[in-house]
Amino acid sequence: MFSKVLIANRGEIALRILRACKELGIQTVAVHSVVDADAMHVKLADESVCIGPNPASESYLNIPSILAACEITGADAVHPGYGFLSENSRFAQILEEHKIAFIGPSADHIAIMGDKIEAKKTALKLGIPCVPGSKGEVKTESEAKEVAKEIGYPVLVKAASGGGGRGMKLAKDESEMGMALSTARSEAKAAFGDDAVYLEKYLGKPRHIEIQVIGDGKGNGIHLGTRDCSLQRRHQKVWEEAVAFCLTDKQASDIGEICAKAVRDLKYSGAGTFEFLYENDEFYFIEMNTRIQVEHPISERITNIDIVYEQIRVAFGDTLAIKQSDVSFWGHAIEVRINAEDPQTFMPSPGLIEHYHPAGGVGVRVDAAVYQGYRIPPYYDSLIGKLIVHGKNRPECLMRLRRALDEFVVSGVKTTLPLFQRLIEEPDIISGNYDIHWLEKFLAKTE
Ligand code: MV4
Repeated sequence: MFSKVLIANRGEIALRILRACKELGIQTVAVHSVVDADAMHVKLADESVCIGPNPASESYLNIPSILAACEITGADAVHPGYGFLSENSRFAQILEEHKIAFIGPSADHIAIMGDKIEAKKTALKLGIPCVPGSKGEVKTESEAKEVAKEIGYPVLVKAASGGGGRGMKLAKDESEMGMALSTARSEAKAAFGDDAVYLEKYLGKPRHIEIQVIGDGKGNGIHLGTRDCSLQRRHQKVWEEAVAFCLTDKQASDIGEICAKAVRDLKYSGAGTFEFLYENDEFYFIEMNTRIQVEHPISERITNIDIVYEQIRVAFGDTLAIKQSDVSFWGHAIEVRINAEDPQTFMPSPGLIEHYHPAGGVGVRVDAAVYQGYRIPPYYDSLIGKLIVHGKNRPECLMRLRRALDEFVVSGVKTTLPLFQRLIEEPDIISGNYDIHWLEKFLAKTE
């Protein structure tokens, strides 16, 4: 096994990775910016290295500095967590060249899935159902109009280098195509330095369903079931559930098996997520994430599989020890993201945490990286913790979430906890009647 893992991240995910390493007897190295010197991930690691000034571009995204930290400490592997360098194929490549293991997929797999056109072509070849659209890049306006006529309006223009909602433009009819195409193109050029775009039929009220997978790079691969991540605002998920309760067991296992087979065929290594839109009983692949995700704990709860442990094992070169027939699903899990933000406007609310009392008890897991007296810096994203609840079915899970929210105290800064206390009383949430637009409509109503 690895002897020392450097964790190129901060916050709750750095702690999550540290805990997995400690259980495996692996030494840990925390890296941090100046302001993070007293952060929890630094306190809990065996060693720590300051890698630069506060802006992420100069610290958590600073590849030369992180490489130097590996060299100084003798780390033999790097876990990137999510965000930051986690889906940077160049970083994975550079580590490989330095004989340091990247705890994640190959640089090639990261690059393929980072290019949404390549990702979609790959998905189609693997037999994964996709949204009807252009066969790859569209170059000219007349070509775009031709394709759009075939697939039918409304049509979305998407950036090849996009993802997470950036660089998307809607054309409701042909008269809007020229404008949608040119604005999508120029926004993509400005944001990613790449103006390649493609077209897809626009789905009006889908749910966002994703499949968690793990592969070992040797042709073994499994899925850990479905998640419904439809409750989001501006492409930031706020509440996630496993399993996706709108599906029958057969629908879930069929799409899960399609994804697991894709992992085997690709010889994909590490954890990943296939993202789908789901509408009128059909699945449409949109993207694949090649990293551990924020919401991975709900899949861990329903399967009893430690995803970070498996990531580390397969990155070392071990064969996946879990077969699909070993994976069973128990009950229901919900995660809510506790952000230091105003619960109505989502304006960041950094500052001193005066009181901190996490929820506990049966069926409750809290992944957080804060403590009473901790000062949340203004430089990074505002996620301060995640409340994960588990129960034998969705009603029990909701009951437990209501109880856990009652217990949870964070004061001194604004948090999204009051939003969840409102949501848990909403009939549509209780009945599970929501799509990707539900939360934004709810927030608009109560402005
Ligand atoms: C779509 C779509 C409707 N139709 N594609 C947004 C982020 C990116 N991952 C894909 N996104 C969407 N693609 C087609 N053909 C609607 C969205 C979308 C969305 C998707 C998932 C979760 C939240 C969303 C919020 C707005 C739009």
